[in-house]
Amino acid sequence: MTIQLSMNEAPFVKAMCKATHDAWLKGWDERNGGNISLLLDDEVVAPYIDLLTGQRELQLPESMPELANRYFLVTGSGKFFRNVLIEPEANLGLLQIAADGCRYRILWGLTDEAVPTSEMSAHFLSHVARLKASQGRNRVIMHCHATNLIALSYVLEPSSAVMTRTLWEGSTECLVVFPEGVALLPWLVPGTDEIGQATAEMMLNHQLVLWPFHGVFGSGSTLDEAFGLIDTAEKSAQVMVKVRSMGGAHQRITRDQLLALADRFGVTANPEALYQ
Ligand code: 2HA
Ligand code: ZN
Repeated sequence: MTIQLSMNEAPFVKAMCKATHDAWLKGWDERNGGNISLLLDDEVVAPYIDLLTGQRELQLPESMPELANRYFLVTGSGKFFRNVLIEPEANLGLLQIAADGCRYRILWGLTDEAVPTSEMSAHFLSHVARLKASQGRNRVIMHCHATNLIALSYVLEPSSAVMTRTLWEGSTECLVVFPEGVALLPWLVPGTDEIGQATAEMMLNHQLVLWPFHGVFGSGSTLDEAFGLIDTAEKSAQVMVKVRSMGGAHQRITRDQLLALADRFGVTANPEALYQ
């Protein structure tokens, strides 16, 4: 008996459905807010190759020879996270970057002439950066409008060190989960190559990049890892929003305690945030 494969049942499509649905339930992805891209290894795609019949070929926003021939599963531009689970083929697309690194072909999904996320530049340039930074392990870039991280960007001094220290102090596990800290960009117009390049530059030594008054970019080796990273930072931001709403902290996690954490868990805490 031969087993009939279906794209909607492919583990990578199901994982994307779960991540987008969970993010929607978290309140991070109103309307068409947020986008996710997942790099797929050739052997993961191979069993489904006969189902990948799409021919539509489009230009990349800029040339990315480092990603030549690679496969990605991405959310679509203008698509709502809350609809991905209901109709994966209309809201997701599986694409392959061309051998010249200048174009890509939509092999499955993004029906009715839909196109990949408007933040394609930030996604693909960040993939290049994270592949380099993680020796090829990181394959997910996730963007969402995490509420409390956005809120904090209105009240904290606009500095990566201050944002990082605040989040480390907001929950004990944070320093262990993101010891390199978060990078806070200046406000830039979304969907542009400029914000894409600025994000990717920060992704070279951070797994989390905040866009003030907008949202966050997280990376990871799996969807669970990228989601968990954003979830951890957002939870800490929520605690800090509550603390400020209650009139401010009366005590805090001290620098010595942060150092003790780093020592116990064998991580190197970003010195700019530790000694600001
Ligand atoms: O896809 O989140 O930043 C909508 C956005 C743009
Ligand atoms: Zn956004």
